Amino acid sequence: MSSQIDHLLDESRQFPPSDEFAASAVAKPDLYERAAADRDGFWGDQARELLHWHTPFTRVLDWSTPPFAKWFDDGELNVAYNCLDRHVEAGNGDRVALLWEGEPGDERRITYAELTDEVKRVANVLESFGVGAGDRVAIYLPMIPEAVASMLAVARLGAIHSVVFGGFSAESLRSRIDDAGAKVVITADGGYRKGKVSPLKPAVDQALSDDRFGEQQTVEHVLVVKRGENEVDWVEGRDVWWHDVVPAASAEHVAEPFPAENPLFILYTSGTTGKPKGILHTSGGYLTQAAYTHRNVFDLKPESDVYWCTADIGWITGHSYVTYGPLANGATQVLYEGTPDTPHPGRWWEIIQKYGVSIFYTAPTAIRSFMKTGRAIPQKFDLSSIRVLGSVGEPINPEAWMWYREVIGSGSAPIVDTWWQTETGAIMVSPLPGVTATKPGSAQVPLPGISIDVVDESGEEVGNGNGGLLVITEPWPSMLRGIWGDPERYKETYWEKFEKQGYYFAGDGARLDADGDLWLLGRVDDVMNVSGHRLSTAEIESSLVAHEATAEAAVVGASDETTGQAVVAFVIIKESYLAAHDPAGLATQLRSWVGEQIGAIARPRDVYIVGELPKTRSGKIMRRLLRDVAEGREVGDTTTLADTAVMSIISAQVK
Ligand code: 6R9
Repeated sequence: MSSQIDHLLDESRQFPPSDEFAASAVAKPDLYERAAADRDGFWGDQARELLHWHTPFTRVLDWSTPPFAKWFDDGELNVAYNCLDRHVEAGNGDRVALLWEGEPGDERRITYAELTDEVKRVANVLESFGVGAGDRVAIYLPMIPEAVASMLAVARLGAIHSVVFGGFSAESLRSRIDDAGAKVVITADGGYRKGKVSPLKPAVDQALSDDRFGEQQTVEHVLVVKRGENEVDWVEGRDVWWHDVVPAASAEHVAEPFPAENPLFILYTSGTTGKPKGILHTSGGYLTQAAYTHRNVFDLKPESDVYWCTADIGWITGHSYVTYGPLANGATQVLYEGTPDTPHPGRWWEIIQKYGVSIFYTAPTAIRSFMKTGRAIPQKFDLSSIRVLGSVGEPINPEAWMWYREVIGSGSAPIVDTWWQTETGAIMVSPLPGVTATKPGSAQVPLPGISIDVVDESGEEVGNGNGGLLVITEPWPSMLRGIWGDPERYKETYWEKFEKQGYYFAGDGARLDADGDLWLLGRVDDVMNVSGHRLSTAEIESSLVAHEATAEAAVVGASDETTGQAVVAFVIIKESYLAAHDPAGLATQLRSWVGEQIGAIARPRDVYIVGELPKTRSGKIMRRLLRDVAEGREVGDTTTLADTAVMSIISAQVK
């Protein structure tokens, strides 16, 4: 790792903005000064400039009971009104909100006026199901316009959505439905992925009825969009087709104001223990920072830009940079249902050409996989409309950064490498196009209004040229307000480590270079980052040991050229199982088992069957050593192992 860091820190290329870009840029250098002079005043200005408040707030931040923040506390707003109605009222109803492209090539253009009507109808339907302020609604949908409309309809009612990624299994869905106590599930029969229909409704049926999970107590209705045309089972009285009720519902619906701290959504993310954490976000502060970052970081000109963020709405990036940020800003955006390489490997570039995408936001894992298939594919398309490129989810290596700029950005588009988390709600660290001279591989500087530092274990600043832990030193508007149902875990996970200083601990290692620019170095806890998705080692391990063959399992994230990290599992098989079964093919079986239990994204790249696992005397598995094996390195210091011979045995078994 350290030689890689030194190599990274040698990076001296810099790309200052052109005069032309700087002259017309949304962000101006004085943003930094304004924010530094009066942080609270700065955020108050942003909230007033970017949003409509039914009741203006008089107080920006209440930090009297840390770590529980309240922003714009006595103000009232309606999040959906801010994303929809006000644009229509301002005369922009005919502007296209969504340029939707289905994987098979079908398309829909939906204006702000049309989307507003649709959301009002869905809100009326949800109200008829008894959904009101504070109720939870689970959303399990493909990337179709109904996904965005559903989120906004829930928000319009002051209710709380919990979007579950469509790639997650019935079991993951069930645990999220139960944890949140969802009253309604919105799903589809299926959606298109990799050229065929991937069913969703069966997973909902299984989640709600499977005996293994016990009786489901809270879900009263399942609203089902017809998309895949695949056959589905039907539970009378519970299941309702979207096309039967939404078009028939009234398009009159008044957006009631709700307090700024009214919960907006819960989004589950992996933690260091097996149980996913329901990260809770609220309304006013979240929407302020989503809109502010979307406008300034992407240099958004809503009248002329065509914006495209490739993230699924099941991830935080889809929440903040598909649904809330862009729509609050009145942007026109592309929404694409399918996979990047279906039906041909140039599909994304074809979409950029077709719609004239000018701002493009994606993840390093995608960029690296396109690098592998070669520049000839994107070069077949006209990408000249692109003027800003964004990256998110994991560190982008300088080589991928340069390829992105040259091949996708015509050698001139500024790249914004944006660091943030589900917990931060919106972008925290990023260059500003037109202001910052960019540097390949570095996320660079905290945004105006955001305070970040790199500290050592005792919370002392490390200073330029040194590495340590990334902390956020001041509260920010879109910060998480807690973990659903578990305030203690919220304090423990994020605030205990630097309790004395009152810093938020992000769980990421980072370094400051000589210029004071930030270089993110990955997670320091047992959370892996696979293609920009956070997976917990503990969650995959517990899935592996739930298989009848497995006695013990250890999972590590090994670096992988394409996906950043890949899941590698080391598994001990039960003697009793081996006595009765042929172990041939077991590794393959275990791989698919994890895929079924958690979702395809968690399926291990490799499963190694071993005789023992490296443990300390206190019984802690030393994953660091397994990572050495998985990455084909010489095994590091084994002196704290209870049995020092065990690593040579494992290495031999893996070969
Ligand atoms: C938005 C999102 C958060 C974790 C985060 C960090 C990694 C995200 C990054 C990055 C380096 C970037 N991460 N952006 N690392 N450079 N630009 O990805 O949220 O899914 O919660 O993951 O992703 O490790 O802590 P989430």
